Amino acid sequence: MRPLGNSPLVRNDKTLVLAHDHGLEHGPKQFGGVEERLDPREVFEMATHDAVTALAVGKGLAETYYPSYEDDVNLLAKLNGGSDLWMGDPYSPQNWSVDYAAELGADAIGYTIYPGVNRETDMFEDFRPVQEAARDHDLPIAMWSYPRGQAVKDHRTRDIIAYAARIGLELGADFTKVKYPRDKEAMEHAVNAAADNRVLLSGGSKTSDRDFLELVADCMDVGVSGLAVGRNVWQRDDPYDILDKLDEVVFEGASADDVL
Ligand code: FBP
Repeated sequence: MRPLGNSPLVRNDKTLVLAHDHGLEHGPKQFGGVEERLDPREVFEMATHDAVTALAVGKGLAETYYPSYEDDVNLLAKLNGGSDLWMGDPYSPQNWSVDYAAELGADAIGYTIYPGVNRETDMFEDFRPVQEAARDHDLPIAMWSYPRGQAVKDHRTRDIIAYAARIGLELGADFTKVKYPRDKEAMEHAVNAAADNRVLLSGGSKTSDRDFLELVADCMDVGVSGLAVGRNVWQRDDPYDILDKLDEVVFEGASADDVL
């Protein structure tokens, strides 16, 4: 694997990114039942938990809230994003630069690519200067690799997720975040397809503690490097309890049964 130096993103060679870009990507509807978490401080507090190696947020949250947390939270600067009000071909415009993220104290860069969309060439080209600027600043890059578009009839098949993982390696990411391809063997195939690139599991919509922890344990078992998770943590009544459990499953190799 490409060495990451002393990157705080990795502990015991594993990573847990708490993702909180949903206010942009999905909108306030995602906060139904947990409206108090519309206040980003609630999620920045969660990111101070030992299990969280970085918090992924966009520019506005980084500018406004990160200064109060920079001693306790590692910032993964999510550089692009779009709302789900947009109904055209999927595309994720960049809204801040690597230089500005570095100025704000970022520890890593995050960037979404939608392989397969009509504007795939634009997205790949947009990523090039981001990737190279991140290298200049010695910041690791996590790619959200989410195949979409007319040619992608089912975005979670074995082949499509392996392809998504491989694209992260090919375009020069350090971590590639993919959705779960429905079974453990298919996830192992994706990890193999990514070769020395670190694959992160994308959390998905909230499920039960058991379902979620079994999924995470299965993925860790086949060589996934960790996860980037949002709703399965901050939509829970007790996010700190699931973070305690994830700490053991992700970093200590515990099973779901061990921690439940
Ligand atoms: P979750 O763990 O809540 O699924 O978050 C992961 C994530 O990649 C977020 O960073 C992002 O906002 C969201 O999923 C995008 O999901 P989609 O593009 O499928 O709506």
